Amino acid sequence: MTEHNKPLIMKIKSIFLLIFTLWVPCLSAVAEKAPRPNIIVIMSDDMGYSDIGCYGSEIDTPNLDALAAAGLRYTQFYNTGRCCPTRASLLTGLYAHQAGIGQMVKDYGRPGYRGTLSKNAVTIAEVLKTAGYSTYMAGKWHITTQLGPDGSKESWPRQRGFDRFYGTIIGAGSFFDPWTLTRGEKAITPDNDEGYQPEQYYYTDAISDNAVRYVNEHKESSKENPFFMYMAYTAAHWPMHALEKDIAKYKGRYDAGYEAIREARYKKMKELGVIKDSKLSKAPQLWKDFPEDLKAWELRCMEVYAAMVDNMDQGIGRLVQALKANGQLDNTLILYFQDNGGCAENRGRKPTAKPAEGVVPMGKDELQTLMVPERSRAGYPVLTGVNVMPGPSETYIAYGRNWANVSNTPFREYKATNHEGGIATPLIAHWPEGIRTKNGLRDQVGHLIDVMATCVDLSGADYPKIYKGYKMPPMEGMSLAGSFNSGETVDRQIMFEHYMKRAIRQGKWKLVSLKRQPWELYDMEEDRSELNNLAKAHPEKAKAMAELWESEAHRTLIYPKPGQKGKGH
Ligand SMILES: [Ca+2]
Repeated sequence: MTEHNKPLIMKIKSIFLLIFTLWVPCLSAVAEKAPRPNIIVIMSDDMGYSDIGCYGSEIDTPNLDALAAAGLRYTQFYNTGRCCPTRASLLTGLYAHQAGIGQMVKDYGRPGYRGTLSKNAVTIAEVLKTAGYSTYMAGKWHITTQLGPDGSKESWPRQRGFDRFYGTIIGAGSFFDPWTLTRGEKAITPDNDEGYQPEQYYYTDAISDNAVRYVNEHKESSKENPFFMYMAYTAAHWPMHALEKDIAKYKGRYDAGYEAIREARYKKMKELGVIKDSKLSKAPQLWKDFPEDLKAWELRCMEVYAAMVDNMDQGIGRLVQALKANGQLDNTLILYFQDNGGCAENRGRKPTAKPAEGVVPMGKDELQTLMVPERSRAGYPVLTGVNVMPGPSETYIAYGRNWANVSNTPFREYKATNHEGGIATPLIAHWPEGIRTKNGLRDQVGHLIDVMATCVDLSGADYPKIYKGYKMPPMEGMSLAGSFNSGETVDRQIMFEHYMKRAIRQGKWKLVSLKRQPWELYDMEEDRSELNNLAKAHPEKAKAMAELWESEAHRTLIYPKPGQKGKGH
C-alpha cells in the first residue's frame, strides 16, 4: 500500500461502513418480520428402525416417504427405548430421569422415578406459549400417575401447556375403545363424544382427524401466530387392531416368512443409505421352526401390524393436505420419529384365562376402565391367544418377538433395552422454507433432548431458568437447525438408562449393557448392530466410558435408584 492510495481506501471503507450501517438494521428488521415456523412433532409407538418405506420397509408409507424425499432423514437418532421416558424426555428437553420418569408411570419415591412429569421441568408447549404459539395435542400422553377422570389433573396435557387436547392419558388400550379417552379434560367414550362421530371409530384415525381439525380451526380463526402441535400415535403398539380395509391390502405380503422379509429390508436399507456397514444380527427363530399349524395366525399378526402403520401414514397424508390447502405447509417444520424399537412383549399371545360370557353391549356413556377390555363396546367377549385372528375389537394380541426382530432390522434387541434395537429411530425433518436439501441423509447423532432445543431456537422463545416458581435445569440437547443445511457432524455424548439397562454414546463409541450384565463396547461406525464386543480389546476406553456413565448418572438423577437409600450402587 502506498501513501498515495490511503485516502481512496479510507473513502471506500467509509462507503462500506455507511452501507453496512444502513443495511444491517434493514436485514435484522427483515429477520424479525420473517414468520416463525409452525412446528408439528409426530411420534409413533413401538415401531422398529426399518418399519417405514423410506427406512427400508415393504409397508406402504407414501406420505412419510414424500416428506423424507422433500426433506431430511437422520440415520443416528435416538429415543430412550420406552414409552414413558421417551415422552418425558421429548417434551422437556431433559433426560427422562431429570423429568421424573426414569421408568414407568408409578411413583418409586426417588426424584428420577416419580412417574409423573416433574415440576422442575417445563414442556415445549409451556415454553412456546410464552413466545406466542398456540399449542395443540392429539394422542397418547402417558407421563402421569393421575389417571382418574375425577382426581387431580395437574399433570395432564391442558395443565402442562396445551391449549387443546384430544387423546388418552394412559399408554395402551383398545383402538376401538381406548381407556382414558379424553377431550380437553373430560373423560369421553367413542359413542358420546359430540366433537367426533365418524362412521367407524378407530383411534389412529381419530388422532389424525382431530389434528387436522386443530390445524384447520387455527387457520379459520385467522390467527396470525404460529402453532405447535404434538401428535402421539399409539400405532403400532399392541393390541394388533386395524380396520379390515387396511388389513386386506397386506393379505399374503408376509407369506415368505421372517428371513425373506428381513433380508429384503436389509438390502433396501443399504441402498437407501440409512445403514452403512451394519451386519444383520441373528434372528431369534427361523420361519421353518415356527409351528406349521400356527403360521396363518402369525402371518395375520404382521398383516395387521402393517395395516396399523399404513393407516397412520394415511392420516399423516390428510394432515399434509390440510396444511397445503391452508398455505401453511412451506413454513411448517414437521418432525417424525418413533418412541422405542419393535416390541417383543408376549401380550395376548396366550389364551384368555376366563373369557366374558354372553353379549352385553356397553352404554353410550359407559367409560372404558381397562387397558385390556373384557368386552368390545358392542358387548362381545375380547379374546386372546393363538388362532384368535387379530384385527377386530374382540381380540387383543401382540405381534411377538420374531416380527419385532424384523421391525428392528438389522439391529439386536428390542423395546426397553439400550441396544440399537431398543433406541434407534428414524427422524424425518420436513420444512420447505428452512431446509434446502431435498432427499438428504444426515449422520449427525441426535436424541429426543434435541427437540426442545430446536423448538426454542426456531421460535425465538426463552427457555426459562425459573418457571412457576420452580427451578429448571438447563436444556440437555442441541438444536437440530444447525444440521438442516449442513452435513457436517458434531461429536456428542448421550446418556441412557432404563430398568438397569444402560448405555452411553460418545463420538463413534457406545458402551452398553443389559440388566446386571457386564459392559459391552462397540465402534458404531463399523458395527452399528453391536455384534463385535470390543470391551476386552479396548479396556481403557471401556473403563473411562463406564466412569463417565457413573458420574453422569448422578448428575442426571439416574441415582438414587428405586430402593436405594444413598447415592450410587
Ligand atoms: Ca412405545
